[in-house]
Amino acid sequence: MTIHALYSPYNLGNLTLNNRCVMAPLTRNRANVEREPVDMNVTYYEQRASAGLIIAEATQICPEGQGYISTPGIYSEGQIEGWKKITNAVHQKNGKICLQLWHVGRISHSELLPNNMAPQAPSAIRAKAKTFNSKGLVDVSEPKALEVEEIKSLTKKYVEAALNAKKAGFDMIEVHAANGYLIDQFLRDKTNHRTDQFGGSIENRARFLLEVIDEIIKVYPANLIGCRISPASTFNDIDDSDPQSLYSYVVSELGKRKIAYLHIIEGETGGPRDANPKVNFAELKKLFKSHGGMNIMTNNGYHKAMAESAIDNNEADLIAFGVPFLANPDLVNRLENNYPLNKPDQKTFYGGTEKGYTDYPFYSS
Ligand code: 8OZ
Repeated sequence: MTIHALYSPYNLGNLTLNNRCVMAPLTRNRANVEREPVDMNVTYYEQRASAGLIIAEATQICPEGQGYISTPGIYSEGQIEGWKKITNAVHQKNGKICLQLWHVGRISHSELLPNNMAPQAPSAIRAKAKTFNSKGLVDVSEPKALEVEEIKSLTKKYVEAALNAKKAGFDMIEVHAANGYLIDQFLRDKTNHRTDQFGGSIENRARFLLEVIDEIIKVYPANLIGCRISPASTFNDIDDSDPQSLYSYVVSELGKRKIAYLHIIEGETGGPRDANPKVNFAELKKLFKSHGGMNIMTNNGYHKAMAESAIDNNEADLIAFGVPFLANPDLVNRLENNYPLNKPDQKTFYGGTEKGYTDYPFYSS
């Protein structure tokens, strides 16, 4: 019997992955009050080390980038030490792990931010969105528009975060440019009303993302950098009047920088895959590669048959699974061998204890 390519080794940059099943970044809100990873986080990632690549949960590059309670950061020594335990545990199990660098922008509440400051955003437009703070589910706060100097200093924070990720032992880094967070807020015209070099034209709106990429390439080589986008998603009150033109430019420029992969959320984040007919994903994938980009990683609602067929039909090089990995630490083994999957428990997704986190069983016959 031949082994399907989805379960066979794959070269990504200079890494050899054990398979093409990627664990998607999943926010789980289980860091400590210092926003450091803790021991149960080590167990959770170690259990999932048979993924071809783990993309660890979205992680703040600086305290100003925090948008939810108990999400981890990568800007303090304690956080670096916490992550080190995780990368070591995954490497011990012969896995590979990538860190997703995150700044939430306007999707935050002042309570979570230094000195109760207003959230940072390209423009002072409040999102119709919610977040979790110590009081539970609350409306996000009114943001303040960033000054040009502040944008430049945020780019430096991405570089520091990349350096810290390296210290912590991550094989790769991924830039979070999806789901209505800071970089996405710059990209799209519903949230970016600036009139300076960071707003207006598509080139100007993409400037922040591309400057971040150009700077972090000095820390990790391009072939160890990924970027996640969600061109059709309206999650977190985000939208654009002409997404195909916007993302054609974005993926072409990312391709020119020869980054390791473009991670695309197809359709509405965690929702319908055909949410926005204005976005032609096949065209975006083609543009990324024709400009020099290396690999396409796709995500959103993939199951075994869909994933195998996407690889067979050259629609993707890597498939990222979110909820299935959350509920099945040994997802690759289960997919490959047609074993049944554990049922995810939505109530324990965000925050809490080991329950619904490290207690999903491995398959046993
Ligand atoms: C769910 C809850 C909070 C954050 C994303 C980082 O959507 C997230 C996220 C998801 O990218």
